[in-house]
Amino acid sequence: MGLTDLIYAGANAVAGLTEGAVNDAVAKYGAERKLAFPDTAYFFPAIYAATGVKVQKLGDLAPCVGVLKSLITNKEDLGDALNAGLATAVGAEILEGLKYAPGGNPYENEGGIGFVPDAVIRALGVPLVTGDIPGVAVVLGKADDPADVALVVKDYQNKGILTFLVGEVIDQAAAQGVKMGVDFRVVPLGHDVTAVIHVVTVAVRAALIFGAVQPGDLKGLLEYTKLRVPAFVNAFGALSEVVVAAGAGAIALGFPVVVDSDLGDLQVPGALVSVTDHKETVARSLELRNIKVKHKQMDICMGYASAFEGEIVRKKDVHAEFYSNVNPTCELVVTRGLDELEDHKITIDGPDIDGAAPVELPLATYVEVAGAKMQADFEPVIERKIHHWLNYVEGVMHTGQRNLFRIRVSKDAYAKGLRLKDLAEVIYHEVMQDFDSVVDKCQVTLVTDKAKVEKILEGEAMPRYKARDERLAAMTDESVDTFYTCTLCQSFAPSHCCVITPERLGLCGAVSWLDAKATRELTPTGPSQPIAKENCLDARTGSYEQVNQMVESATHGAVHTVTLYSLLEDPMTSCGCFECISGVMPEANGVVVVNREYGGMTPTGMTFGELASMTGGGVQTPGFMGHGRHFIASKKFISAEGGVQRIVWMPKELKDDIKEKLNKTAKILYNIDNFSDMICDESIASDSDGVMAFLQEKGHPALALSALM
Ligand code: SF4
Ligand code: NI
Ligand code: CU1
Repeated sequence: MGLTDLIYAGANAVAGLTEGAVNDAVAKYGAERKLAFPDTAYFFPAIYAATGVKVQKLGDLAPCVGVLKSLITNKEDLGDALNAGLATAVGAEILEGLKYAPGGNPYENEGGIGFVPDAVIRALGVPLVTGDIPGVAVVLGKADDPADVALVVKDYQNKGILTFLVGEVIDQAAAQGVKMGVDFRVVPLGHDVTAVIHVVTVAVRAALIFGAVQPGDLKGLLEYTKLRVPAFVNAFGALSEVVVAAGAGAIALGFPVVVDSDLGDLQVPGALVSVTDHKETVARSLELRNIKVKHKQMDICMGYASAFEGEIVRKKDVHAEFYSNVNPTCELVVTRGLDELEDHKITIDGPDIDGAAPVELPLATYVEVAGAKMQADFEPVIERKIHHWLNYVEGVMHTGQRNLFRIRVSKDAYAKGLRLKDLAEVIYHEVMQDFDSVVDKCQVTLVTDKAKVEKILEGEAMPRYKARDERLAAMTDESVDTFYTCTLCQSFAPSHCCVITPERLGLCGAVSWLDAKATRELTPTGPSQPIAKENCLDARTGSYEQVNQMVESATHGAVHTVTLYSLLEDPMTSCGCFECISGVMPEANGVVVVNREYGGMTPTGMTFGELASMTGGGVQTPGFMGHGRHFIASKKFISAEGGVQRIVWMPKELKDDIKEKLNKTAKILYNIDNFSDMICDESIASDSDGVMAFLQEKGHPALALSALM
């Protein structure tokens, strides 16, 4: 059988299954039965993106089956056969969607997660653009030898590649001790081949969320996934016709497929490739998709990768702990003169973590750097990265920062030989790698002697933290003469540009003005370019001629004018990975602010995901704006519309998190006491009437402000 015959056989089989399943479901539940994947604003994403059709009830599926069948032409042409691959994807989406028809979570006891919610995709934005997640692997099938799966998946994990598992490989990887879950970047989807659609819809929704691809624009969709989603497929074991047809769908999306059987002349160069030696699988796959892995191997006994960042070391597994509630702790980066430092000097001052668990020790992580281009402003930028670097070590957990943190080293890591020297080496190597253009020399000292830690903490760390905080507080948009662009997200949101000011951080929450300044110094031609703060056109909205010019050129003409402080007049654009979104609630004459983690309904009648789908991909939508968590309490937060006193509703967790700063801002700007108490949340009401009653009862200031719209 030729390749096209195999594809058609698989596609026809899936089409038949799909048609039967749809008919059965309609007979059982009726055509009016509501149907949806959980936590998405994109309906059946593949169908929606490819055709514009919004599947919302069972009866909507019959026409989709018709479209699906029309895609399967049974012609010899490979292009036609790839369309049959897309039809297979549509069929898989319908079959998977039908699993959700009875209600509840069909994946509850499946050993996979099934559909991936929108919020997870948005959260992947930053690690994808920074290269912390250099690519996306789909590993499916059943390996002849489970050890081969473990070899390949662990290698991806160590490289930070986000890996989705489909089929028996899930159990095989689990049995081989692969650490799994979204936090470990190894995500089991489901056992049926059709579960592969759950990674396809991640790619498809990336196009809708970040790429501003319009639903129904199939050509635009395929172009986006091919150019901007760095995904590929590894199929293990014998290939069924359905797997081949699904593979054709992947190829149509631009994702190369690597199989471990010898396909001989059925191979398609660059698209369908046989790699029979599993030691070659990873390298060949990355090469096919042109994926470069950022992190060099760290020479320590444990794994070192961003994939371990979310790993939790539980109490029973702790060998050693450094915890500020128990012992004095601090981490500090200080600048020295070049002649004061000896490069790569590592010192452990005090006892190491040897001994019987649990070892509890004080710790001062003391990092000294020197460089001709080093500035004191970069110290906190480097210091904050210590959290990430230590977390990258398998078996090490780091939470908090400055003088308040907790580090745990697992028994496993200790048994394999991890000691304090290794942590110091990690910090040294990462400083020299990530900050190479400003740091020429670096010394790392880990102090565990209690008296010495106390001396550093009180005598040096606390005064320095305080001085920095004062400098940050005094740093306003008025006090600087330069803003910065950030275009990091253009790799998947090509017409988006953030404008970063001291009082407005990037919408992802990960880039402050100081970060942008440091980025500019580190990579002069990189994503952060300076904007001279000149020619103010309107101080109220924060409109500057230079900002407009820079944004226009950075977005290649897609966006002409943005304001810094307005939600309604030329608001700043969003890529899609924003931490929060603000949307107008007209009847309250105010705005609702929702964070990505909040899954419930908001008084606008939309969830976070639905609100989020109103903006993104570099498109301006007056009345909706993505932004960072820490922007909310800023004096510049939608100041053109009256500032923070417009906020009428927030999820409770978000409100509590920013309460202190928010109340301070409201007091200073509007002389309102305890403003956060006037803001409604879901524990009070989430429906319009309930919120309005609460606002009236509290005499919320927004009700008395000039009409918002
Ligand atoms: Fe992306 Fe903006 Fe964050 Fe830069 S600041 S990484 S462009 S969201
Ligand atoms: Ni790094
Ligand atoms: Cu982004």
